[in-house]
Amino acid sequence: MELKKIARDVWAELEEIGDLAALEKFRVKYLGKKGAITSLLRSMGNMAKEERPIFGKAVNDLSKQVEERILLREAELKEKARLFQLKKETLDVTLPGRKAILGHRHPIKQVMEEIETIFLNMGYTIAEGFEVEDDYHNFEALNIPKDHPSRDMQDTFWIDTDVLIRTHTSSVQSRVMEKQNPPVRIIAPGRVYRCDDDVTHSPMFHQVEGLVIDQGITFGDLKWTLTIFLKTLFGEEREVRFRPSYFPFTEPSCEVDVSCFACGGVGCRLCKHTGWIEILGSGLVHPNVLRNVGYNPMEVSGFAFGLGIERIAMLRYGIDDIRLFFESDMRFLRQF
Ligand code: FA5
Repeated sequence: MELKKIARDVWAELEEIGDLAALEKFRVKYLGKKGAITSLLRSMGNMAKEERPIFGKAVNDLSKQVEERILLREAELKEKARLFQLKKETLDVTLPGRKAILGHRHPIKQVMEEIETIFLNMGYTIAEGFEVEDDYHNFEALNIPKDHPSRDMQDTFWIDTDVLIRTHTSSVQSRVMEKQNPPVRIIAPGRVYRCDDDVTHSPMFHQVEGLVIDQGITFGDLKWTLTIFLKTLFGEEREVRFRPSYFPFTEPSCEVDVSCFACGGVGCRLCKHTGWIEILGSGLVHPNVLRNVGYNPMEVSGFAFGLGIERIAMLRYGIDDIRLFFESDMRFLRQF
């Protein structure tokens, strides 16, 4: 009787079960050590001998069926729980994402890379020197002897009587020529230092030096190279002008101007009403500089030039205070 009742109840009860915890309770209730079905087996001791096998088989069959149905129900409930969880975690892929703030290179670096690319395309290679330099390579090798008045052109940070932080990238010239025989065709970008500080002068700034040495290099090569360079950098429509000047390490020397970006050469505040803006210093390498590195000025000649990157960036972006480049103010830097 009891077996029949259990067999009737068990399926109805199983259908009602809604979660895994209740299913486990159900399993213990019927199939646990003291469970209803297990207890039926134990009660067989009181039965007549001939009834036992039939009853035993019936109980075992029921136990097996219940066990199988529990496994099935378990799989169903697990799947139900999984689907519920998935639904809860649904992502709305149409929502806009969070915008990442992209960084970029500093404007000085951008101008520097632009200049490097122009010269690399012309077949130049990039040379490096030292920021901490000796008197010889910064001055003497470049035809600037001790106590020569031209040292005053660059106000120097001295570390001791013979060591300084370089005042210009021209110091790389002799370092390259000492190691390499002509032909030489290099640019040397880098930081330089001078005891200067106002809206157009910074104690640390960047220069790019250029040096070409070979047989038969003339002033025509210098003019051609720098004209191509400046028109590539500033635009084909810019006029380029070569103006005599003086540097101890070049002879003849010249400064190179381009027609004003703001007024196109008519004259304005930016160009101080001259129509021209000075961009770089240059000249044919002085024979003394060639001799100092063991080159024979009767056999080889060359030209050199040097320009300030900050000045070019200021002109290009219309910036009137050089210190803005070095203050790490994101409101300024984000504009580039
Ligand atoms: C020189 O430094 C030479 N070595 C350039 C040169 C190389 C001439 C090879 C001939 C042959 P100068 O002192 O004029 O030249 O400096 C070159 C440029 O550096 C200037 O035109 C200017 O743009 C920049 N400059 C000079 N001082 C500062 C400073 N304190 N802050 C920012 N830029 C500066």
